Amino acid sequence: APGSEWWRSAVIYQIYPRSFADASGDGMGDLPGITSRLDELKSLGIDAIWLSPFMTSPQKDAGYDVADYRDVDPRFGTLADFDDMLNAAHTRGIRVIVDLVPNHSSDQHVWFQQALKAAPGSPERARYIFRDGRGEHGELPPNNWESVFGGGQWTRVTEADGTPGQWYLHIFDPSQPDFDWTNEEVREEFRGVLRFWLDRGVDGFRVDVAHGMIKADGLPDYTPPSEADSMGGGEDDVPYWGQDGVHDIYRDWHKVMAEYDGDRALCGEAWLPTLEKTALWVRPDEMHQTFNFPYMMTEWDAEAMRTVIRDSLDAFGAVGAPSTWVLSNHDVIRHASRLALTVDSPQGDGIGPKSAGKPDPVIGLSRARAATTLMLALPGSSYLYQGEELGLPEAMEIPDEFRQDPTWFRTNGERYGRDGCRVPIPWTADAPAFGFNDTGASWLPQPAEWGSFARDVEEADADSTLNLYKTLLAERRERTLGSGSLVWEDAGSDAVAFHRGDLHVMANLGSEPIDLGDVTFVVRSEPFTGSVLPPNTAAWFTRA
Ligand code: TEU
Repeated sequence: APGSEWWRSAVIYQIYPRSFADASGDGMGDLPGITSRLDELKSLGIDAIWLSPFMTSPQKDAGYDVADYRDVDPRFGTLADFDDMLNAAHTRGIRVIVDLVPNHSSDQHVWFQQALKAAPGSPERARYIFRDGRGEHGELPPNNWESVFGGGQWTRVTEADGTPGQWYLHIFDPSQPDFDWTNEEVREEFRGVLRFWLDRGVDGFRVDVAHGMIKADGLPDYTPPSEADSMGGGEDDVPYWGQDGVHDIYRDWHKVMAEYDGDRALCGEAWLPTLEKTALWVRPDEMHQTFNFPYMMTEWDAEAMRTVIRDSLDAFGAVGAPSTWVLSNHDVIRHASRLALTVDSPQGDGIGPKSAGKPDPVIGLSRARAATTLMLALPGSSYLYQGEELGLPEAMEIPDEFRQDPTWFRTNGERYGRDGCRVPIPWTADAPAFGFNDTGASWLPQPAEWGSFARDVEEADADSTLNLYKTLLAERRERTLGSGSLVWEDAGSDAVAFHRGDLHVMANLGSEPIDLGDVTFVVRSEPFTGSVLPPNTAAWFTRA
């Protein structure tokens, strides 16, 4: 039976477990920490939480390297802690989505350890992608594919690892070997993993690297056009992204989800060159949602913003799926900083070259608040990333010795890396580690100025970013803005303007104020006065 299809209009809050709340006090967040903060999330007004990986992992890529898909990493707690958290969330009416990482496992996964020792051509090796090398002695990698994290996609098995000679494929770090998803044993294993978590009661999965699971037959060489970025942003026909075979897997998983109560959802993480291609992921018998990365990567430009919103509604609408919206996540520069980077194409592949310079924090925060005010008025489902409700900027000055992101190391620090959006969030201004725990330990240092972004400070300030989010979410719920459609308005080239019934929404992405005439404000992204919308602001209002 079909369920409520809650995911069509849901606001889903991404929790990055290691940086959310730390009950044990060891400097890394954990599941009991999340449980202890669910009341704050309830009062924020979100519908669901998505947890980045907390499964057993050596943490070479912050948990996106899973060694056991059916257990909790001891750093984050136990399965019993997970069940407690899930029940506590459900009691409050908050749904729970977990991150599933099916493209690759950790090199510490028992299957990969067996594969290293096993012989070429064995069933153990067939679960991953092992190949003989090129060159007279197989000393050259099987093809020229480049890893998203820098370097090649192939690592050769040494004597010390197991049976030496062959190479194995890893789109990401060498510690993240890719599964062979043409192998039925792999498929059956993951059906079991889905059921394991569905049986515990999760409401859905965010599917990591959903676009990478199938590689082109024969693993042909590929040379990217020089201008393109490493995620396939501008590229078509990359032999390891968006291959047709992925759709079989999603259809298969759709059936597994449907064995449950009809209300469990799959959200694919798919970086694809066009919205049309992205929308194919969410045909009625495939995933329920996919992230709208073209929207996330849109710069602060009214024309570009209008276009991406229009194209998103068209592309997703054409397949009967809700559009999704997202401004930040754990892989990109926080939008309170990103939207104020001024060089050409500052986002690059979402991490940002250091040559992008330093963003202006005042402009960045204003634009972030305006961008969120616009986003939460759009029909469809929105994703929030922990800390954005506080207006947190990217932490730009992390000392090298604290860095953990493999992209930082594999690019020799040429990119900011992704640690700056992963710093533990501030809860209490006058407390050790700003209330992240009560010991003061923190796996990444928190910038001193983050005290002013602490939740308790913002709770007490009517004009804070936190109170803006609460107002937006409450009004959105009240007015059921998550479903339905919008009507565009022409308010000049610098404005993004539309209405939803009698509610008007406008953002000013230009440099001159826009006169609104006689209006009654419902929400303003900044406490401006009068009926003029300043640059870098947005508002919801009605007209007499
Ligand atoms: O990311 C997949 C991905 O292709 C990018 O977002 C990538 O992280 C970025 O290009 C790095 O340069 C997912 C996860 O969100 C990310 O955190 C993981 O590192 C990655 O998969 C590997 O599991």
